[in-house]
Amino acid sequence: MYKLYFSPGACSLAIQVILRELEQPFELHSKARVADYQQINPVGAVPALETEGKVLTEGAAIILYLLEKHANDLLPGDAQARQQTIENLMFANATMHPAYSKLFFINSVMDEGNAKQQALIAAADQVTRLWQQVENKLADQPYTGGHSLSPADILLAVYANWGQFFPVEIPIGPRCQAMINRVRTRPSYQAAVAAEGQAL
Ligand SMILES: N[C@@H](CCC(=O)N[C@@H](CS)C(=O)NCC(=O)O)C(=O)O
Repeated sequence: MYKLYFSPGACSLAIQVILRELEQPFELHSKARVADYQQINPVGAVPALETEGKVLTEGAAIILYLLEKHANDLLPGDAQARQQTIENLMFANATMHPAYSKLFFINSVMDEGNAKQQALIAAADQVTRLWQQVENKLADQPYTGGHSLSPADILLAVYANWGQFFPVEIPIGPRCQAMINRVRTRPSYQAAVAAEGQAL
């Protein structure tokens, strides 16, 4: 049985969605309820996934671990398609997520005022440019990896929620919105959001 450590609406939500897509049993543990979370993940971040007495960290590594361990349609077997799926996963986890993280960082460390607003706008512009890249990729396919759901889509659907926390505009194009809606209406996503609410 997996133990997933999460914060509500954080990137850990994507791991829970993937566990559900894989039909794997797991327990949810809210980071806020753990007395000393540094013991679980010294970096302090979610997600962390406990399995067989070990704690796995780093979202992309956890996703690849799960997809290599359990049968699924999310990680293709064909070498070229697999490489593209991993590239998209890394784009989400290592490019889009850090771009959003700048907004969280600026919001938490800067004093209110013009300088903070300018910094938030600059960070939001970067996020917007990245969504435009995703919009271009979706020109003739419904998902980032082609015609079926891939891990990057799930991550992007979670990140797309984060713009609402900041007083800036982050336009997300219609093709991205359609992809995000397809992910968010999946039973796995809906159940994951509900489960987070119950586990707080
Ligand atoms: N590189 C890490 C980043 C994880 C990360 O930034 N998680 C955020 C939530 S989305 C977090 O826990 N932030 C709080 C913190 O770092 O203390 C990963 O991909 O797992």
